[in-house]
Amino acid sequence: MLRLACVLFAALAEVARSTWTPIRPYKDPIIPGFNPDPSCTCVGDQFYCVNSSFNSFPGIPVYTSRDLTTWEPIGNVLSRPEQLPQMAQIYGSTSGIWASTIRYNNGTFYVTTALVWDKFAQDDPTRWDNLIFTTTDIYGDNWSDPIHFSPRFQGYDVSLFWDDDGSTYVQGSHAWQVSPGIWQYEIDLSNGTIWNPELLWTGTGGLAPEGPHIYKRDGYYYLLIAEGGTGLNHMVTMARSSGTIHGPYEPYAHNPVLTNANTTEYLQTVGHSDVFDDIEGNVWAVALATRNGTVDYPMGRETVLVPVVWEKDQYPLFNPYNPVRVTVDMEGPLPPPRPPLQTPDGGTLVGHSQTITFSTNTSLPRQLIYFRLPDPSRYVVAPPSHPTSLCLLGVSANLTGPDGISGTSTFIGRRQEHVEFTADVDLSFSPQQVGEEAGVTVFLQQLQHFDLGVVALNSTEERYVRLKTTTANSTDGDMKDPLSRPGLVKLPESVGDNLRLRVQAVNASTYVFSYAEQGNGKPWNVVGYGDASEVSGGFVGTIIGMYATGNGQNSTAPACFSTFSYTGVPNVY
Ligand SMILES: *[C@@H]1O[C@H](CO)[C@@H](O)[C@H](O)[C@H]1NC(C)=O
Ligand SMILES: *[C@@H]1O[C@H](CO)[C@@H](O)[C@H](O)[C@H]1NC(C)=O
Ligand SMILES: *[C@@H]1O[C@H](CO)[C@@H](O)[C@H](O)[C@H]1NC(C)=O
Ligand SMILES: *[C@@H]1O[C@H](CO)[C@@H](O)[C@H](O)[C@H]1NC(C)=O
Ligand SMILES: *[C@@H]1O[C@H](CO)[C@@H](O)[C@H](O)[C@H]1NC(C)=O
Ligand SMILES: *[C@@H]1O[C@H](CO)[C@@H](O)[C@H](O)[C@H]1NC(C)=O
Ligand SMILES: *[C@@H]1O[C@H](CO)[C@@H](O)[C@H](O)[C@H]1NC(C)=O
Ligand SMILES: *[C@@H]1O[C@H](CO)[C@@H](O)[C@H](O)[C@H]1NC(C)=O
Ligand SMILES: *[C@@H]1O[C@H](CO)[C@@H](O)[C@H](O)[C@H]1NC(C)=O
Ligand SMILES: *[C@@H]1O[C@H](CO)[C@@H](O)[C@H](O)[C@H]1NC(C)=O
Ligand SMILES: *[C@@H]1O[C@H](CO)[C@@H](O)[C@H](O)[C@H]1NC(C)=O
Ligand SMILES: CC(=O)N[C@H]1CO[C@H](CO)[C@@H](O)[C@@H]1O
Repeated sequence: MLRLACVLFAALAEVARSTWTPIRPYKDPIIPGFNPDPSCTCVGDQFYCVNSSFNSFPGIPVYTSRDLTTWEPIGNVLSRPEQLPQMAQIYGSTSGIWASTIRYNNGTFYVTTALVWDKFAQDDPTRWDNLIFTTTDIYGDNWSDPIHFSPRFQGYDVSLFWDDDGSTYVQGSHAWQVSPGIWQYEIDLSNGTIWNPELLWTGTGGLAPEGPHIYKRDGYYYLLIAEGGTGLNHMVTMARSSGTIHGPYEPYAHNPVLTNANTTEYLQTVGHSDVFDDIEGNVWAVALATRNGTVDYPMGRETVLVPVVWEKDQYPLFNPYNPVRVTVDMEGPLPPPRPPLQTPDGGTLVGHSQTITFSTNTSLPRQLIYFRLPDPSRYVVAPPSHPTSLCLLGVSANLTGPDGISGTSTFIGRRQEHVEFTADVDLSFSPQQVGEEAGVTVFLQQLQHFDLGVVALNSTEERYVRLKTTTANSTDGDMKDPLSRPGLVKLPESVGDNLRLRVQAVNASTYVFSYAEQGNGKPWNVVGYGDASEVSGGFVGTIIGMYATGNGQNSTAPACFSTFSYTGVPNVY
């Protein structure tokens, strides 16, 4: 009973719409840090959102909110390796789980998405594996195994629509083999069978028409898509069909409905939107955006919230307060501030600071993610010898992997959600073989990361704290920017096995890497710097993590991390 569809309430609240909801200010991005391709739905008074997760595992995190400004992670659609064992073989930084859509129908939540394989040519049919996950209990990791589309849909960004006559449709962006554009199929959700393909629209001429969703309003079927590519020309455009879902779809005369292209706004690349009603009948959109400043921002594509006014028989107006644009300072008829419902693990809210401790019989917090499927035996929470630590055992590969695109190292972390932050961790590590290394990393993808590690060089008696830089263009000392320099500090023998490591984003362009001895009042020693633009770009965003590697052989000594704290500086843009 609690979970009545918002649209029902919306009909009841039609008259009251916007006449009594106060307009409140808020800041975009509403969901900061590595949150691309958002999709949301509203059920009762709760909003639920998902986004792309690429190679991260667990994948497709689900977030909930009751006021659209405080967001809490409540589970992951992809939480069991058996759901998608193919993730272990994925390679390339833009492979993995692409944009997901979340929908709710008759008691069940549906998430549709594509597992995309970079290693295949774009017209290779096996490149695209589109999937349907379902759950009736969205709290916790209770999502089904996926049903795979059959035959394969050679595209991505699939989105479900239930029509009033009981037919179910899926729209998606067709890739290159057939005509690029927005295609629609009928779908049987019980077995993934798709049939009756129709090309609905190819957009207004922008690159890569994608991210389609259909909304039915007042007898019209509105088709919303993204165009222009997920870069500076990104935009949201619309078309509609009267009376039938099959078209023809007439383009809106005033496209795009949302874009920051050709502006100098701080938020750029705005596009890939989804629209939903709140319980009072106010309409909202989410979209992705990236920040622009003197550098590219390492957090990648983040989620913005935009108020929408959608009058009868009209196309929607995105951001009536500053039409078609998204700015940092926004306003809209937000629901009253309310904390999310308490979830079983009392999860930390998105955009908040967090201190992670480890203890016996507790599971890892939802914020911690791996890169691809982990080998669980290499991540031990609170073993008897270290009852407040997470102990990592390195594999032979480092974070770059054997070739920069496949394999991975022992790694777990959480995303960067603030322009400026400090992350500290205590490390207890006594390398037993030359080359064994453990530390903290700012990780964008296998070819772009900064690693601050304790490592045995020459002999296990000689321990160093070392900053290594890997970027798509260069490794180690070959930096264009003198600030991006590696560092190497030999630890005196008087320093024991217990150190503290620190990563700080001191401003939008600079990471500072330091270590200290454990104990009160011990000073931090700077080891080196990283230029944020070296870990920017592409589809993903930075993860601040802990890692271990044997650098060519499996490690024998565990690296035990405790008290991992991430402290963000709010409201820095
Ligand atoms: C909704 O779900 C109920 C219970 O699973 C089922 O009996 C009913 O047929 C469904 N209704 C529709 C319209 O699918
Ligand atoms: C859903 O997941 C939660 C937490 O993992 C668990 O407590 C609950 O029993 C699950 N519910 C169902 C229906 O499986
Ligand atoms: C999927 O279900 C439909 C019935 O809706 C059936 O006609 C079709 O044969 C099924 N396909 C497969 C592959 O089982
Ligand atoms: C931005 O400007 C370019 C060059 O004039 C133009 O081709 C493009 O359509 C514009 N994009 C938008 C979304 O207005
Ligand atoms: C991004 O910011 C830089 C530096 O302020 C500016 O030169 C550039 O024009 C901006 N780009 C866009 C697309 O606004
Ligand atoms: C952990 O769980 C086991 C099995 O339930 C129990 O025997 C043990 O006492 C627990 N340990 C702690 C520290 O709570
Ligand atoms: C990672 O390993 C590769 C291959 O063994 C090596 O070339 C590279 O320098 C290493 N990178 C780091 C950051 O240690
Ligand atoms: C130990 O390794 C470091 C870093 O590779 C190197 O600079 C130094 O010369 C080595 N020392 C000896 C004694 O080999
Ligand atoms: C690599 O170099 C090219 C050309 O200088 C530059 O456009 C690109 O941004 C660089 N990539 C990274 C990740 O630094
Ligand atoms: C960021 O901090 C670094 C290190 O303190 C400094 O050199 C640099 O000028 C700062 N950049 C900006 C844009 O403030
Ligand atoms: C390293 O460990 C992995 C399992 O984590 C194992 O498959 C592999 O064979 C080991 N390599 C060596 C050289 O022992
Ligand atoms: C809002 C949301 O779901 N954000 C997630 C998007 O995916 C990345 C990568 O998995 C997560 O770090 C975000 O929490």
